[in-house]
Amino acid sequence: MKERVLHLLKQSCPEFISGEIICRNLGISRTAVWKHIQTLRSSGYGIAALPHAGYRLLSVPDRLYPEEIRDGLGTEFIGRQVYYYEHAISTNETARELADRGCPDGALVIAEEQSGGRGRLGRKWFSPYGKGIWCSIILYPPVNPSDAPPLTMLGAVAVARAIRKVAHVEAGIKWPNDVLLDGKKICGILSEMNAEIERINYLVIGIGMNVNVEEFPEELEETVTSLKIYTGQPVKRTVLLQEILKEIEQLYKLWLQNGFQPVLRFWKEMCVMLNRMVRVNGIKDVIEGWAEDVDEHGNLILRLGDGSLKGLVAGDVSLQGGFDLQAGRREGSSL
Ligand code: BT5
Repeated sequence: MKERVLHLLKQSCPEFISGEIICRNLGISRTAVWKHIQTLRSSGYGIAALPHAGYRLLSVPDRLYPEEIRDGLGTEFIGRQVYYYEHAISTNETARELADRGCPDGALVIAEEQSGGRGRLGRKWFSPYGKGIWCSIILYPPVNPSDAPPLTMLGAVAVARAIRKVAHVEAGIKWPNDVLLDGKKICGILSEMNAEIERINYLVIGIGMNVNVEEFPEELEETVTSLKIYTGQPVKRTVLLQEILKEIEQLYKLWLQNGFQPVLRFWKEMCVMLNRMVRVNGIKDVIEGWAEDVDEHGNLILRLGDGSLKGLVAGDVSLQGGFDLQAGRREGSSL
């Protein structure tokens, strides 16, 4: 009901709407309307109240409230159910707990801050209060577990497309899970799966995006950025998140219907590291080579110095800087 009161306030904004019209529209008493107005105010909404005019929405707080995310979202199932937290240890962790209890397909877990946000291999993810999009989406894809790994890449495509659309900047993708602006990391994606041999129980796509972060810990300063630092402008997080959710739904449906190839095509168009010399820090070793391709399973295909091809499932890629493509190719083949 609070959400519906808010919706009416937004519809009539910048005009006043009388308490009586709200009562009639929603079939509730004046006291009930007043209580909802008070609740909205305590959540940070600025609402003017005048005896003969009614109520007027003055300001909306910079929070990722479920009612803000759902307002005008237009997706079929992604983000229709939102679990909102001021604070979470890790939204991926919370998402797994919710999925274990059977939450709806496409449910979104979002937190204003995370104290134990994590990346791959348990690395720490910096997630300050109110400055980013720290969220996880729960999916129940009807596919074999072996077909699921490309979903991380699908997440990266969705984020990069949303950034381009909302902030009009050229976000690029680096294998396997980073979104970059000008070579600096702005977003990381962590997908986790709970599965049996032939069946996925659920899958969680965790997205960490630096939207309005202004300062980073010293050890990250050189290699990361945020949309605000890059563009000089704050970006409305709800608008960006809605766009990400829409993109994820579209790409997810495309993937289920047509397989990974169409999504992979988008991924390659935005990838900033194909046809370059790269160094990959794997779990066991470091490999250098020419980033020749990414296959339909999401493996990075490197051409090594002896001309052979090697497929990599995971690793951290750094670009070997300062090359033009031809020079890179020559150097690559002489490794
Ligand atoms: C990732 O891991 O890039 C995946 C990050 C996923 C975070 C989201 S937030 C919501 C959800 N809930 C979670 O608990 N996690 C997900 P990886 O490729 O392993 O990169 C981790 C490395 O990125 C760290 O070791 C740092 O070097 C760097 N890093 C940490 N915080 C960062 C930040 N805010 N922005 C850019 N880089 C960061």
